[in-house]
Amino acid sequence: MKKIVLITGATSGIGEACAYKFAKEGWNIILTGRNEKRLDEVAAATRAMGAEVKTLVFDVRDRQAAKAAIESLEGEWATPDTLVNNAGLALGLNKEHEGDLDDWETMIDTNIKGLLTMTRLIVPRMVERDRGHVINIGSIAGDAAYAGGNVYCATKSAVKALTDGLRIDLAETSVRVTNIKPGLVETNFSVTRFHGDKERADNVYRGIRPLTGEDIADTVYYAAAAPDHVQIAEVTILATHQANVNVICRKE
Ligand code: NDP
Ligand code: 8X3
Repeated sequence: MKKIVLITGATSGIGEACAYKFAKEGWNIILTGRNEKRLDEVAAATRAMGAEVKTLVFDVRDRQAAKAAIESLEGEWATPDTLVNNAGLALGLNKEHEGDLDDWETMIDTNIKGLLTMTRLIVPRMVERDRGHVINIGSIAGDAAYAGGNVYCATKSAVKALTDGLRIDLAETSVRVTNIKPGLVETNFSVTRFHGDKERADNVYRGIRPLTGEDIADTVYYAAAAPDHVQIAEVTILATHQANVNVICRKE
């Protein structure tokens, strides 16, 4: 029987690349996201690769919508083998004392509370079956702060703590828990961060060859496909010319 992965934020970037990678490797897929049209496009592309695909349209910040969506899954689909908690975003790069409170709330509600909601909905089913895998997309931003990163970095520090905590809480079960921590990945991430300012977004990747969503999807899949007794706890992935959040060697 084919394994099933549920991916949040599958309409773009790393989540979308994960959908194609898991489809290529013969998995069935539950794609979730807010943009129904994009979800349908990714679903069509992954079905063309041979996957059976379900789509669930909801915002991870909407607890009731998330609950209703997960409760609509039936049979083998109700308990995915792997949950990829990917949906997330950064908004702004303001100094902390000058930050936008609405942006802060959106990041905290999505990156922390949305991830927790999905974990709370899916993991009890994995525990009951004594099999499963939660892969959280954290970030090197969770390891150290950078100028203007403040609240986004805090949310990714929270992802690290929540991932480590979940791993401890599930150690008596066969459910595995992984934190994938990328550095610079060229996706829609920076366009979102700068509220649609593409020129400013492009500047983030100036003079360096960044990672791609596909690079991260390969690592996510590596963790998911490891033998059941192997738990990849944490992986940091950097572009070759990035040493940490604050050291990026740009070739002008
Ligand atoms: P993208 O902007 O390309 O993709 C983000 C995805 O998350 C989109 O599908 C987006 O959907 C979805 N999303 C955002 N908010 C919500 C929400 N409230 N409910 C449901 N879905 C939502 O960026 P990335 O692919 O780069 O980002 C994916 C993850 O990777 C994030 O958690 C990010 O923090 C993390 N990351 C990114 C890095 C990078 O440099 N790009 C590095 C390290 C980590 P929609 O289109 O509807 O907004
Ligand atoms: C995204 C990576 O360094 O731009 O989490 O914050 S960074």
